[in-house]
Amino acid sequence: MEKKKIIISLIIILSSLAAAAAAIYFSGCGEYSNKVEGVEYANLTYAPDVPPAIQRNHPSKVIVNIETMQVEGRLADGVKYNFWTFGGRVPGEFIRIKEGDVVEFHLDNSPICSVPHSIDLHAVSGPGGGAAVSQTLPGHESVFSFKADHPGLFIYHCATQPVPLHIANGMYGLIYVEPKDGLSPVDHEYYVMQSEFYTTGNYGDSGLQEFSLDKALQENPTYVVFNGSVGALSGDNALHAKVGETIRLFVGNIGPNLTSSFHIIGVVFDKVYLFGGTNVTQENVQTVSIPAGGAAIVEFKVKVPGTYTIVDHSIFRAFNKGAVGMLKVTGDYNKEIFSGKQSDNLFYGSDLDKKLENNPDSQQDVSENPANSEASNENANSIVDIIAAGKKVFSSTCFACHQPDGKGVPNIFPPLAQSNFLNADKERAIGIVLHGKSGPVNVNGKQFNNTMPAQSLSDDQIAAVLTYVYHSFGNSGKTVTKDEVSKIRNGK
Ligand code: HEC
Ligand SMILES: [Cu+2]
Repeated sequence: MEKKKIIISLIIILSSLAAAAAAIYFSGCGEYSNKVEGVEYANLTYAPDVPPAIQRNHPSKVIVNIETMQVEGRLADGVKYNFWTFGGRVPGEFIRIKEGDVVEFHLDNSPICSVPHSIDLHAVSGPGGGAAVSQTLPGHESVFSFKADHPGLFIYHCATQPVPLHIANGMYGLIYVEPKDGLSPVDHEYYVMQSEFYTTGNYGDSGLQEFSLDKALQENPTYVVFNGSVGALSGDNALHAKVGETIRLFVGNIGPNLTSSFHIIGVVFDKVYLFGGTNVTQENVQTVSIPAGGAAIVEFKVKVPGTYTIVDHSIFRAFNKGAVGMLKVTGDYNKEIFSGKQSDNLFYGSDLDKKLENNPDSQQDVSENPANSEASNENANSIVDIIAAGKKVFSSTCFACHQPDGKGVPNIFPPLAQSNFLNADKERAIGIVLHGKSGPVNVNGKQFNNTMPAQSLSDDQIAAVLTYVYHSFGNSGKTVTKDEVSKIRNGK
C-alpha cells in the first residue's frame, strides 16, 4: 500500500516536472501570448529596492498579499510619528507585475489597527481603483481581483475616510505593470517615493509628533521626504552605483499636496517616461515634474565618481524640510567628462581687470602666483583681515549647508556654532575641510550621519575660514595658520 503511494506521487512529481520544463521551453522564447497561465505570488520589496524584471512571456495569475499596520517609527533623528502603513513601512512595498496579469489582491488589516483601511490602485480600471471593494475592518481580510490591462508605473494608496488623513499618515506605495516587451536592461533599479508630513511641532522638534490638520490645509508641510523619513536615502542608506553603470529610478510622489520638481544635482536624465507612462517622452532632461498622486521613470548613466544629491528642486524643501537623498558613485575619474577644479586664480573685480588689460605683465603676475591670496598678502595679514577673508569663504561655501548663522539644519547638517566637536580639535577640523567627512558624528549630543564633500580651497582660504568660524558663533577663538593647513594637507 505504502509503496504504491510513493510510486504514484513519484509519477505526479515527474510529470509535473516535465510540464514545467515544457512550459519554460515554450514560454522562454517567442511572442508574448495573451493567455493567462500559471499562478505565482508577487515578489514584493521595500524601498529603495525594486523586484527583478519579470522573465515570463505570458500573463499569469498573481497573488498579492499586503497587510495594513499602524506603527510608531522614526520620521527624523529624535522625531517619532505614528505611521499608518502598507506592510509596516513608508512607503509600502513595491509591487511588480506584468501587463495582462490577473491580480488576486489580499488586503489584510492587522487586528491591532484602530481603524479600517482599504486600497486604491491607480492601475485598476474600476470604481475607486479597488477601494470600493476593499474597505477592511481591523482583523479582517478583503480579496478582490483585477486585470492589469494598462502597463506603466502607478501609485497605490489607502482610500478610507477621511482619505487625506490616511494618505498623510503614510499609506501609499508604487505598483509597476511591466509592459509586454519589458524595458531595456539596466545595472540598477531603485524605488524612490516623495511625500509630505504635517506635524504640530516644527521641523526637528523631538519626540512623538501629532498630525496637524491646520498645516495640511495650508499645504505647508513640516517635512518633505524621500522614502518615508529624513535621511532614508542618505549616509548608509544612499543609493549606489559604479562609474559607467546605468540606473533606472521608479519615482512616485504622493503629495498629499505638493508637486515635486525631481532633480539629481550633477545628473542629466538620458530618458524620461513622464507621468510613469510607457513612452520615453523626453531625452536629456534636468528636472522632472511629478504631480501629487503621480509618478515618473528616469534613466541615466553615471560617468564621474562622487556623491550626487537627489532633491526636490523646490529647494527649501530639500535643505530645510528633508527632501534630500544621495547617490554614491565609485570608480575612476574620467577627466574628459569632468575636469575637476583646473585652477584657482585671483579675481580683483571687473574694474581692476580692465586696468590690467592695459598691463599684460601685471596680469601674468597675478594669475601665476596663487599664494598671493587675500588672506596672506602683505596688506591683509592682520587677524581682522584674515577673519574678513574667512567670512567671504564661509558665505560662499559653508553657509549653504551649515547655514548663515552656523547653526546647521537638524538631522542633516551639524552646527558649527558652539560645536563641541569643532572646538575640541583644530587639526581634525582642518582635515574635515580638506578631505570632507562622512559617517556618523556626534555634535552637541545630536547624531549626524551624512556626507560633507571635500572643499577645494587653498591653504590660505582654509586657514581663513576656520579662523573666522572659531572667532564667530560663540566658538573658542582659535586661530588657524596656513602652515598648519599645509602640514595636514601633506600628511603632517
Ligand atoms: C554640502 C554641504 C556642506 C558644506 C558646503 C560644508 N559642510 Fe561641513 N559638514 C557637512 C556635513 C553633512 C557634515 C557632517 C558629516 C558627517 O555626518 O559625517 C559636516 C561636518 C563639518 C564639521 C564637523 C562637525 C561640526 O559640526 O563641528 C566641520 C568642522 C565642518 N563641517 C566645517 C565646514 C566648513 C568650515 C565648511 C566650509 C569651508 C563646510 N563645513 C562646508 C556639510 C557641509
Ligand atoms: Cu488607511
